[in-house]
Amino acid sequence: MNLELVSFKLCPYVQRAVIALKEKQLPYTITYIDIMDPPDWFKEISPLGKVPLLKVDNEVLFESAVISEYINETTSGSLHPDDALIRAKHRGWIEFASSCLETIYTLNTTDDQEAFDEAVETMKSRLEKIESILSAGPLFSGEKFSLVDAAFAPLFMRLNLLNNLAGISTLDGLSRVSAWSNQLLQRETVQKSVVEEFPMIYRGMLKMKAGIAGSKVED
Ligand SMILES: N[C@@H](CCC(=O)N[C@@H](CS)C(=O)NCC(=O)O)C(=O)O
Repeated sequence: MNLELVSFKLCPYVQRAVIALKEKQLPYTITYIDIMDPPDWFKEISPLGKVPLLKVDNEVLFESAVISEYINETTSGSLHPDDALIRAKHRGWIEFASSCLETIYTLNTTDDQEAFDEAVETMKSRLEKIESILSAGPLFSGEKFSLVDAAFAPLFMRLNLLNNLAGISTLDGLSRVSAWSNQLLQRETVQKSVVEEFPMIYRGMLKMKAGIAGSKVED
């Protein structure tokens, strides 16, 4: 089976699939495109014009959750809980992580102070919600890495960068979420799920978007 992931270097959704591939130690190749100016071959095979895509031999999968589930189901050692009810809850929290990624997009890009302040508040209240349901750790549901961890790691990487580069802090006072975030950011599969120059590219994106976050990044 030949696996090729189609990616954009800044995309948090692609990163989830990369983490799943690395956790499962699956060999794959990665092809980067510029999502602002995608090539024709990509437009032909991506139903929504979005990354990630996973090419499995001659078939194409789209949507990060679907891709991660496929990677999980076709390899040994599940990244989901055995119990159907707990598994369903995990899938709910994966969706929740996606809604946090929508908020981070606003945080990264908006030049409207009101929209920015609202996004900070939304992010904080979502993180508080997670704080209230988290296990004692070290990961989302204890010792075992799951697809929920893979879904949240890209969010924590970006929140960490927003804090380091622009002084936008969202995790203050949330001890469990902070500890979980630290665990994930130290994990090898997470660190290797982005290109080495990711922080620099992220910084460049904030500056290029010229929103409120970008204005807080030092020149
Ligand atoms: N629900 C999708 C979201 C993927 C997504 O939004 N990808 C962005 C890049 S991070 C994209 O390709 N955007 C291009 C567009 O919307 O035209 C998933 O989970 O895979």
